[in-house]
Amino acid sequence: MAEEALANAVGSVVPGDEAKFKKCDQIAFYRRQKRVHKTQYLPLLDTVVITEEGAQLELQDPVTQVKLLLQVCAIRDGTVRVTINELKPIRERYKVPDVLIGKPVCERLKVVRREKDSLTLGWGSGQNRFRVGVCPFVLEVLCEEEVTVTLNPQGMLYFETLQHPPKPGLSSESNEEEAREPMGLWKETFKQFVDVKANGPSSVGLDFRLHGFSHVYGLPEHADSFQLKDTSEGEAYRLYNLDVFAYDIYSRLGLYGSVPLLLAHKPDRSIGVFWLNASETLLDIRTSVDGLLSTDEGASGRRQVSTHTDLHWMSESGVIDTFILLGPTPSQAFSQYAELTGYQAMPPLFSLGYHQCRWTYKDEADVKEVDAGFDRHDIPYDVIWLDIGHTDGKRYFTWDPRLFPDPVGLQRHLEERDRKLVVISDPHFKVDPLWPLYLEAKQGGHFVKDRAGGLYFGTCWPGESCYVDFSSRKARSWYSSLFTLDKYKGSTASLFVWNDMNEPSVFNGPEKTMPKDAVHCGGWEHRELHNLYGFYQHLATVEGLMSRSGGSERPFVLTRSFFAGSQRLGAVWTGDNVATWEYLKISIPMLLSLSVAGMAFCGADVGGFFQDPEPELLVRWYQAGALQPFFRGHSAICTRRREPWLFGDAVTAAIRAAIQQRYRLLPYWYTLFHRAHTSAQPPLRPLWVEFPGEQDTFAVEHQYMIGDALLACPVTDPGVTEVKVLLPGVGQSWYDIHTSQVFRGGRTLSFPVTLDTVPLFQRGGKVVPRKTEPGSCTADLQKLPFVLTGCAEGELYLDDGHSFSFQDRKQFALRRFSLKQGRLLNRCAANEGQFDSGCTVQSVSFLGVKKRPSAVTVQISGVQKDCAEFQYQLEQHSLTVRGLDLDVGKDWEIRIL
Ligand code: NBV
Repeated sequence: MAEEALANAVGSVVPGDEAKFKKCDQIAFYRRQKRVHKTQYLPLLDTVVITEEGAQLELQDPVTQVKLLLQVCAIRDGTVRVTINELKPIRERYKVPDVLIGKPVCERLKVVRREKDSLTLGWGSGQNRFRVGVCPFVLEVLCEEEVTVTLNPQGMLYFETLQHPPKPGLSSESNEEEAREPMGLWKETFKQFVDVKANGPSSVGLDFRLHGFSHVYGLPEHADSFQLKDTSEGEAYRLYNLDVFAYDIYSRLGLYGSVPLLLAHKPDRSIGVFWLNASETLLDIRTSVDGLLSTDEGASGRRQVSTHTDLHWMSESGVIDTFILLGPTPSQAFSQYAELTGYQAMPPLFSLGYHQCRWTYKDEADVKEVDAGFDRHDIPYDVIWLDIGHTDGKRYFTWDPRLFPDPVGLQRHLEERDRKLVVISDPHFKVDPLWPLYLEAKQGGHFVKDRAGGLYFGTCWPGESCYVDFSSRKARSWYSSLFTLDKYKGSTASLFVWNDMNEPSVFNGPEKTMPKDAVHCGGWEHRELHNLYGFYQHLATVEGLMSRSGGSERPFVLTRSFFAGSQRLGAVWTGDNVATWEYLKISIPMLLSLSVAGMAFCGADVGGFFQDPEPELLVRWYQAGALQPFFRGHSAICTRRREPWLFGDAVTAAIRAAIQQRYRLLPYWYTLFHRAHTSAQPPLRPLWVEFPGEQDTFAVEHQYMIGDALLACPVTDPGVTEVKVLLPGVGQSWYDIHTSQVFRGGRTLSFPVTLDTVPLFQRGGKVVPRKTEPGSCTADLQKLPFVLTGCAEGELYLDDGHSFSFQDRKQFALRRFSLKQGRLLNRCAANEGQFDSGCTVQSVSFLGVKKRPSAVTVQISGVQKDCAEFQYQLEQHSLTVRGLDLDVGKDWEIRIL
């Protein structure tokens, strides 16, 4: 299909065409689980066995006599794991592989109390416990004597045990019955699609009560509010990776990726519930008030009521494997999750710069012209992207010979200015017996099969296509090998990759994806691992780029589809949004949900992918995107060109200012990514992460913290001259980063804005490292000096920005700045590591200095140097010390006398 025809196809797609997708009541396993109000499993306490790994006991359904095996274990850092499987399944059930980074280390459990109808197990210092109650079966998790989470409080444990297919004629699901109440046990129909279930019904479900919690978050990806809503009215949250073009907003339909992690927060505790299941999953949420605890008004001025949130997780198949992260701080909950599924990959520095993308840059001349445009307009940028149009007939790993005859020359051209190229690589392969890669994959058995054992064919951009079976290690390693420089003709080391359409998207498939009865390696049906497909392509691509450099260079791969654990591979974005104010607004809660669920390197298409943004919207979107982790402008083929300089000088200037500010702040972003990589703290944070005790912050979703030092409130409405900003923290100072004007926290501020400004505040007590100039790209920026702003605490992480030598050879530096009694110290903050950036700190702007100093001196290694030149502004209480020229990697101090 020609590019033009594609453009028309996209143009004619009805945005939010949700009729293609199922509603909950069109999902058979959901109907089956909802029909049952209570199950009656009984724990058989005399079957308890305690091992090094934890404890196990049998559960029995008194009616059917079916037995399940319950296993509990306490993982060392404050996480508990509960798994439930059939005691003796007739076949193995799918257990999600490759997502957990290792075998969790468990604590030894001991019996604390054994009674007729309960068993209490403790571990470690004995502060946390499990209590198994018999009648009815509940499993309580207690923290410091308090029940924090109860499993099965409403008796919704549901487990469809595997059966042999009914003999023909003896169907348990006769046509008549099916017509009356279609349960879809062995077959399920949606529109013209018939899903044949080789293993019959295999659905699982469980309910949880989170005691004292009424605020829950996470569970990406949905285009919905950050705070998850009570689902008693309307649809359950769906986790099923789908390609939903121009998705509807405020919807619980599953989008491109799934992270089955929910976080709950109350003033004194944050916890998480991670439901490790890769099949289609639904979550019902109910928040209830138990009663009034006391009629006194608490410190918050609110009545003290006790609440709880009930969760009901339901999955189409697999086993129950769930982890409860006990926090108690938000930051502990983040690291507990990262200990299970991995930490954010440390991105190469260039990938934190600005990315320029379009579907599609026409040809080499077009790319060079856009590249030159950035320099002509003095706008920094790092990467230009090529969409599907760069390929020869949508065969990935090839180049259109007419439009891109010299891809190596193009990359060399970009490299002269230290810029990179990203190309798209989708998971479908054109069925073309003359294309060697198609033949290789076919002969190697690397494609997904259909239920009859033949190749599975679906339609995508190239027309009839086969899909690589990325769940197979062998297929992954074949795919990875395609990225080596000799195999991937026209590629160089400055080419990076973008995985799109990997839900996977299949134009002629049910819900535009792969049928659940397609078959993967090991004979597993697609239904078992649907939500993992994109994760696996991402993994194979990352491994490809890793081996391309012999493991020395950090890869950069953006993926549209993802699962828990994808954070350790790279970046994600929120797919096909629309150029309207509503989509700009929803991008913030969407990115917050991703961030708290571990996917720290996330962004939304700046400007809106589909349709044309008005100039004001484009400016506001650049300003927001510049303050978010992954920063890429992108637009669909049917939209008008929108490079930043096409809308007149005022718009260009505003966009330039936003991008330049991003570049100046990159040392801070890079340091935050080092923190995400080493301690799982997301760069983009909801306010409650930093102010966990302040209830006013719990529902805030259009402002956020960048690290612990900056508070951003992007403008997401047209024509505004003033923005309401909640500044948390009674007694906390906040400084407008443009004027250094100070504001007190603990109130909502009306903050005036112009088209050029966005509310961005620096928190008192924090130091933010910046660069003096934005440079033209990150490589340029690496050489420039630093400025430090604020006091009293901050850090700076430095390394070469691209290789793994920070890991393999400890070539990095972590510096800590701290101000104590008028002395700003620059000290090493890590026990190991060595790196000389060759950069200096040129100036320091201290905020909140109450009086003019008599002098400012500098000491290097204990030796006093000359007095430094300074400027004091009484009104702002700011002191700027200039002309310092101090090596950022050495110990020194500045004394304010
Ligand atoms: O490859 C074309 C687009 C891409 O530009 C976009 O970013 C992806 O989300 N792709 C989807 C396929 C076409 C969408 C209509």
